[in-house]
Amino acid sequence: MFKKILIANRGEIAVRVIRACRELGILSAAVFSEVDRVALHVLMADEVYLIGAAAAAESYLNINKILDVAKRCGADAIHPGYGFLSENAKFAQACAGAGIKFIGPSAASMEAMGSKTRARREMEKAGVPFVPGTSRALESVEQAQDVASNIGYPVMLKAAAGGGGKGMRLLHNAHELQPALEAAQSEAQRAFGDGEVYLEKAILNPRHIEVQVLADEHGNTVYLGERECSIQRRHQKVLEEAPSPLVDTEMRQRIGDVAVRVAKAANYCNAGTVEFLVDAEKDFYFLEMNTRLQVEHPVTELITGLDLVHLQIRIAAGEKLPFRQEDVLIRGHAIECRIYAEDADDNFFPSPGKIETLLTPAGPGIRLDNGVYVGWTVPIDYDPLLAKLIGYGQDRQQAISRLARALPEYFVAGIKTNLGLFSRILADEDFRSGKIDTGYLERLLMSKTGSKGDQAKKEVANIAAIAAAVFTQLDSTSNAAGNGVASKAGTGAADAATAGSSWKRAARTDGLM
Ligand code: MV4
Repeated sequence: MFKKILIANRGEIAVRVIRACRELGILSAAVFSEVDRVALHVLMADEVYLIGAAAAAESYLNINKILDVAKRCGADAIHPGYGFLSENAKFAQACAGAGIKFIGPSAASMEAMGSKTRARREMEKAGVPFVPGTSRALESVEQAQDVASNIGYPVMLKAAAGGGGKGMRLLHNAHELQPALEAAQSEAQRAFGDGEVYLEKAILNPRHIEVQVLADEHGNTVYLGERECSIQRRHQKVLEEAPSPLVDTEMRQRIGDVAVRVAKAANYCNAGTVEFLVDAEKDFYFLEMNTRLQVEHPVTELITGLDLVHLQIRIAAGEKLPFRQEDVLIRGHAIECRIYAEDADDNFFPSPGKIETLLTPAGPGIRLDNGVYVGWTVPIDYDPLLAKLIGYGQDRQQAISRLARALPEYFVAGIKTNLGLFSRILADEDFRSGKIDTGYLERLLMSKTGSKGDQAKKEVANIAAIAAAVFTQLDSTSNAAGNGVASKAGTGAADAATAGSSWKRAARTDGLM
C-alpha cells in the first residue's frame, strides 16, 4: 500500500481524500495556492506545500510544480480529485513518467473518452446505444445538411473536444444550420484548440442519468447503480440523487451492463462514470464518460455502503476489487445538495467573502462533506462550492424529510449561498413525484413562487432570527469564531481554551510559510 499520497486539489474534495488517507493509515500531502494558505484542506493535511499564485494555471493546474512537490516529499501516488488536472491525459502520463501512481485511469483511456467523436466510434464498435448522428468531423455545410435531414430536426451541433454542454447548439431547421456550423467550428477552435464539430439528433427535455463504475487492474469491472442528475442549471448540477426515481431493477441492470461495456471498451481502470440521456420512452443513450471521481459520488456511497475513495486508492495500489457484481446491493435512498457561495437574487453569481457565522446540520441520515470554516475567506478564484449536504433514508420520502429537516439547521452569514433553493425544490410537487428532467430547475425558477416570494422571505427572516439568537448566546460564553480576537475580560477558562486553539492554528500557519 502507498505510504504517502499527494492531493492535487483543494476544497471539500481535498478534505474528503485526506479523510480516506487517514482511515487507511496513509500520510496526506496537500498543495495550496497563495489564497489558500489557511484553507481547510491545508489545516487538515499531514504535510502542506505552497505551489504558487491564486490563478489555477500557477498552482492547481501547474503540472510541473505539482510533480516537483510530489517527488520532493516522497509521495508514491497522486489523487487529482475532480476538476483541475483530474481528466488531463498529459498529467496522468507525466505522473507515470515520474514513477508516481496517478489514482485514476490511464492516459490512453482518458484520451479515448476525451474526443466525443472518437468515443462514439468506440461505442459503436462495442454495441453500446448512442444518440443517432455523426461520429466524424463535419466537413461542409452541404454534408451537415444532408446528415441533419437524414436524422431529422431538431439536431444538436456539438464540439468533439467539448463535453459538459460547452459549445453545444440546438438547431430546428436547415436555415439555422448554415450560420451555426461556422460559428461553432471557430468557437470550438478558440475554446478547445480543436475546431471539430459533429451532429446528433436532439432529445428534447431528456433526463440525465449516470452510472458509477469501478474497474481494477485485473480485468474486473462492476457498476454501482445510477444517479439521477437532471436537476441542474446552465450545465451546473445542483441536486443529485441515487437511485433515480425513474429506474427500476430491470432497467438498472440493463443500463449497468451497458456502462460496464463502455468501461471495458475504453480499457478503463479505477472509478469512472458513464453518462446517459434518457428520453420520454425511457430509452437511454450513451452521452460521454467522465474519467474521474465525481462531485456527487457520496450518494452512491450511501446506497451501496462502499467507500469510493478507499476503493480508488486500493485499486491504484494494484489490489483486486474486494467484491463481485452480485455482492453490490442497493439499499435506501440518498439526495445531495450542492451548497454554493452564490447569490440567488443576482443570477446565482459567485458570492465570495469572509464566512462570519457557520452553523451546520447533523443528526440522523445527514452527511456533510464540507470544505470551509467560520472566519475563513472564500476566494473568488475557484469554483464556489462550499460543501455538499447529503440526506440518506430507507426510502426517497425519508431522505427528503431528513434533508428538509436539516436545511433550516444550516446557517451561513457573511456570504450569500444557494441554501434557500433546496427547501423550495424539496417542497415542490413535481420533485416529490419524481417528475424531473433537465428543464425542471429552469421551470421552477421561472414559476410564480419565485425566490423573492413572500413565503421565501419569511422563512429566511425566521432562520436569521433563530441563528442570531444562537450566535449571541455562543458569543456571550466564549469566542465562538475562535479567531484569536480577544473576548471581553473576565471570561477566564473560555479565553484560555480559545487562546490555546488559535495559538495552535497560528503556529501551524507559520510553519507553512
Ligand atoms: C444533448 C441533449 C439533447 N440531445 N444531446 C448537455 C451537457 C452535455 N454533456 C450534453 N448535453 C446535452 N446533450 C442530444 N443529442 C441535451 C443536453 C442537455 C443536458 C444534458 C445533461 C444534463 C443537462 C442538460 C441540459 C441541457 C441540455
